[in-house]
Amino acid sequence: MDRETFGLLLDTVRRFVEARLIPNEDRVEAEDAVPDEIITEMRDLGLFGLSVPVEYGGLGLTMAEESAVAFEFGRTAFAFRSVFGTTVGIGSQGIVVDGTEAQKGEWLPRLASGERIASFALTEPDAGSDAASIRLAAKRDGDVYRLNGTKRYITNAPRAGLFTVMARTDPETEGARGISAFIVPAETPGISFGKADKKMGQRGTVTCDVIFNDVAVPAANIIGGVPGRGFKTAMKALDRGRIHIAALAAGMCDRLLNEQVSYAVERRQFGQAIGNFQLIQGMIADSRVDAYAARVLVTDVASKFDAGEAQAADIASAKYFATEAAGRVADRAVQIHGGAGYMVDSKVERFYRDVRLLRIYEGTSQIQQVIIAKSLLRSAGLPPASAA
Ligand code: COS
Repeated sequence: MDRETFGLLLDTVRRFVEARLIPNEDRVEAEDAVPDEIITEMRDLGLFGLSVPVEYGGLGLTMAEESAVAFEFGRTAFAFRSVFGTTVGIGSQGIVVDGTEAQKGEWLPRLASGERIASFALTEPDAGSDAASIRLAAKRDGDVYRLNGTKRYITNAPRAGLFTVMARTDPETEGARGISAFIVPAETPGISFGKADKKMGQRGTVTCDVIFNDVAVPAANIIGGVPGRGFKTAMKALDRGRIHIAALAAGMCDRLLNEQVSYAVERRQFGQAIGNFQLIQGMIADSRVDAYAARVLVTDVASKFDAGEAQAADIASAKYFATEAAGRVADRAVQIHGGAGYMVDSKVERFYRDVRLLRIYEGTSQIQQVIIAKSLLRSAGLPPASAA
């Protein structure tokens, strides 16, 4: 997108966040749902197509541009971004990076317009961080594969029109190589949902189990058309997703820093604004450093990604640092607000719970540490261990 058009888009997003989303944060928390009219406005703004290439009806943003947009959405309740986040990120990117022409042509325009929401189904009851151990079975039966098993904590499952499902097509091959990624339309018979998950925070986001009971999916729906490549497809989708999450975290650092500063100016104790106290200033300064460093790291890795130069360890570093930073900044925000920050109707209490998930989903902080350290140790000649 040319600079001027992107500038206009970013301005529109900023205004949308300020005028429509921030004022609706309390409503989302109270109703545990994003209002339908806001979802419609998101469709009209083209938000579902941010990362879909222009030739398939999307906006075709670069990672740097997408990160700038995610940063703005990070400045409000994450539930808003979650509505289109799986479609922009992990739900669609498998098709974008590894899909056949026919798959892209059939599905990407519908995702970009928001006609169908995409959901990414990797995690299972017994396979979280160890994603290569997934067991959901996909057994070949003529022209179709029959999928049986359960996926867990699947964001946007009940509102999804399409699932990217990682399944084991080769039961003989353990680990990553026996896995294929399938495009599964949500109306395919045999798909059902568990109860809505009750979570610590991020009210208004929708997650639940997805149960596959003899779900017949055409072999032609394997992303890329070749079985056995699904794990790599999932990892590539997660690479982009992790930068997006890091940008979201950096945006929330910025919001929470603003909350800290405004409160420190307005709140008076010992006869003056608490911002005059150096111990408060220390927390504000540390938060500013975290927010700044997170933003710079995200900007750097996003431009490397666009140049095809981002290593998995660069992406993991950004995700790890920015999400941990958001945790620290949220903790200081509660501390500066004192008792008021512990009350459930305060924004900082809510965001404190919301940011906790950043360090867990799309790869825990510990998985990011492993990715970072292993890349250095492998290049220094350390052979892979048989088990972690
Ligand atoms: N891009 C492309 N290929 C990748 C890749 C990436 N980012 N990361 C790994 N691969 C490839 C490897 O190169 C390897 O290929 P070969 O077999 O051809 O050598 C294959 O995938 C297996 O990789 P690896 O051996 O590193 O797999 P592990 O089982 O050790 O798992 C981790 C690696 C732990 C990093 C992975 O399982 C992971 O990311 N786990 C977290 C899962 C997650 O984020 N879950 C959240 C769900 S979405 S909310």
